[in-house]
Amino acid sequence: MSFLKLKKLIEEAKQISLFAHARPDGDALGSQFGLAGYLRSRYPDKPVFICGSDGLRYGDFFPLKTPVSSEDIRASLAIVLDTPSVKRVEDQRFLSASKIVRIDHHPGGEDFAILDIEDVTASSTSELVAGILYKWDSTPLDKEIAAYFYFGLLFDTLCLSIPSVSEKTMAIAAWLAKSGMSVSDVNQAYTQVPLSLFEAVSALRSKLVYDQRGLGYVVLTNDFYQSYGVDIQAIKEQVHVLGEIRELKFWALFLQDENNPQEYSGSLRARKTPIRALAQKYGGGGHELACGISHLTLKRLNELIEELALLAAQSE
Ligand SMILES: [Mn+2]
Repeated sequence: MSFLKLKKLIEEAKQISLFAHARPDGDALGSQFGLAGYLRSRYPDKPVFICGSDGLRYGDFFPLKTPVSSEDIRASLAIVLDTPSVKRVEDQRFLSASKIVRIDHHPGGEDFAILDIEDVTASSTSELVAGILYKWDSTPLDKEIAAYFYFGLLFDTLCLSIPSVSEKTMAIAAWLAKSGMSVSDVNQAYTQVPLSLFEAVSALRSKLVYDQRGLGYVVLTNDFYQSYGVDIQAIKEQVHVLGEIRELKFWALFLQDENNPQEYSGSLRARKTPIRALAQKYGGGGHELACGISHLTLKRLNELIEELALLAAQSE
């Protein structure tokens, strides 16, 4: 029912603005550009705006965004993608939009939209949005549009390798492939990294601290990003390389804050045992097996590491 309500809101809107979380990742951008492409092709007379920063760390896969005026946002239906809370939305002007809709796969979303489509079983917001479009009309998408959704789906599932991947994910992926897009081109766009990042990740691997209880983590400081000339966000997204270690139940990457060196942010990952509650205890959140935490002092960081190690000792 909510899918039909969404369609009605889109059809009634004069124009539409798409929002996502700060430092938009592959899923935020994939769902934004995929949905924008779809809306522009189906409703050519309705202006569609894409708000927030660019995805420069994914090479040239995503086009640069065009600045959006506050006036245009006010006159828009705002669709907030991949974002559970008001403060996480990158462009806060979404609050001025005439109507707000949220489509997301994060658990525990705040109640700020007139229509909230939250499905925590979806592997990615890209899967969720593509699934809605499929329900509206199962004709294959244009291949450029399908490629954006597929990139987002690959990004949040680490190339279909994590527990959130379901039969439904594969069915959506198959439908996206029907567009005629090159699956290998998108896979490669997702997996390729610039040489500087490759070298930084090699160094990151060598900094692993291994705890025999089943925990592995790396702490990186500001001099690290500077010496490799890499973007902190790009490094953060490489936390998954630690998950390649069979012995680990939990793994984490802690990064010193560039502007506030007293603080660290952490990316936590779990093989099977949920860690969201633990992340929340430290002021973070996210998914059950993948969480983020900001503003950790070194003292809190060490307390968190010890709690993770204890949890690892008790977990499968
Ligand atoms: Mn996502």
